Amino acid sequence: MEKITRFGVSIEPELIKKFDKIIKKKGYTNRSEAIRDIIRKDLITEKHMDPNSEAIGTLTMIYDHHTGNLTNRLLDLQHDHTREILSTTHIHIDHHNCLEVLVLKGKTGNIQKLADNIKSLKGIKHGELVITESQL
Ligand code: NI
Repeated sequence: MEKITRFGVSIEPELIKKFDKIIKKKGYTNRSEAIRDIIRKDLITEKHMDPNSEAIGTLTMIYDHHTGNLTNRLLDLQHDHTREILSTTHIHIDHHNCLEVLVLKGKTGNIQKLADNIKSLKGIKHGELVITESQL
């Protein structure tokens, strides 16, 4: 079993009151797991400040496939990044809108750049890149 380090935290009563309220709402049963998740999130953010770090993640986007030549541009971009794109899931939401999720792996800088290029295409209504980490 992994060893656990215990530590005390000094905190203003008002701050811990607000924290407890939030974590209860989110479903945490104790402060420890909530604090561990916050630390993990911070470590991921810190690691991926370095564009050369290795990353895995997803890009979720919504677009209207009727917009100009968006579909062609999107496909061209994806075919130029076959090393970074592990999989693509496309769902036709309604007559106009598509939901697409790309699973990405590679250098953080390359993934970020690809996501920025896709998000800035005309017709992409919403795009969100989530970078995560398995080594925590
Ligand atoms: Ni579609």
